[in-house]
Amino acid sequence: MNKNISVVLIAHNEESNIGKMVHGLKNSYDKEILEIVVVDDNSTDRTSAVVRELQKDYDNLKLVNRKPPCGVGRALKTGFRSVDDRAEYILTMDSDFIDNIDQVRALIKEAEKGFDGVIGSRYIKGGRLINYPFLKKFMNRCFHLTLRALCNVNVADTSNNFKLYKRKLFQGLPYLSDDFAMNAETGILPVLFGYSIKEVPVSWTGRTGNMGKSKFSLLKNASSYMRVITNVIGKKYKVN
Ligand SMILES: Nc1nc2c(ncn2[C@@H]2O[C@H](COP(=O)(O)OP(=O)(O)OP(=O)(O)O)[C@@H](O)[C@H]2O)c(=O)[nH]1
Ligand SMILES: [Mg+2]
Repeated sequence: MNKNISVVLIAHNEESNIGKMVHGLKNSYDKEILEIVVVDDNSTDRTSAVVRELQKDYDNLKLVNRKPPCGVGRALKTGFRSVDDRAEYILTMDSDFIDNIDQVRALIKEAEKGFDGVIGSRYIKGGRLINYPFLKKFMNRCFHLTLRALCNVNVADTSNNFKLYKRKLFQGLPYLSDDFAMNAETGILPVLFGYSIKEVPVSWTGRTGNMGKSKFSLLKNASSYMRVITNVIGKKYKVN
C-alpha cells in the first residue's frame, strides 16, 4: 500500500493525545499514509493549536474545524467528505488510540489480501481489554448478541472505531447516526450491503491519568445504539 491510506482522526479536547497519534502514525506508516485528517469539534483546549503546530512539519496533515452541533457521527461524516480522492482506503481511529498504532500493521496486512474492510476487534480470540469498565463491556456484548439474533449480523465488534476500509464503504453507505452510534453503523452497514469484512484481534487499553477525559456516556448514547438495531430491522438503511 503505497501512499493510499487517508487516516481520519476525530477529536474533541484531545490536546494530550493528538500529537502522539499524528507522530506515531507518521513514524510507522509514512510509506502507506497519503494524509491524516483531524476533525476537531469545537475543542476548548489546544487540540487545534497542536495540529496547526504539527502542520509546519507535515504537509499532508489536514485540520477540519467543525461548527456545533458536535458529534462523533457528524465528525466522521465530515472527515469522510474531506479525504483526498486519490486515497484507496480510509483508516478511522479515535484520537486516544496511541497504544493501537502498532496494530495498524495487522489491519493493512489483511486489507492487502483483498478484503473490502478490516476491523480491529476487541472481541475475537486474541483480542484483549485492559482497564475497560464492566458495564460498558456488558452493554456492548448485549448489543452484539441482539444484532446477531435479530439482524443476522455476525461481527464480534462492530462498534470499535478502528477500521481500515476501502474508501467507498465510508463514503458511499447511508449512515444515519450523528453520535457515537455511527461507530456501530460503520461496522454493520458494509455487512448488510454484502461487502467482505475481516476482523483482526486488537488489544484495547482504557485511558490513564494523563490521557484526558472520556466523552462517552452510556446513558446519553444507549438509545442511539438501540435505534441502529430498529433501523436495521425496519430496513431504514437504503442506498439511493
Ligand atoms: N470530532 C468529535 N470527536 C469526538 C466527539 N466526541 C468524542 N469525540 C472523539 O471520539 C473519540 C472517542 O471518544 P472517547 O471519549 O475516547 O470515547 P470512548 O473511547 O468510548 O471512551 P474511553 O473508553 O474513556 O476512551 C475520541 O477521539 C474523542 O475525542 C465529538 O463530538 N466530535
Ligand atoms: Mg477512547
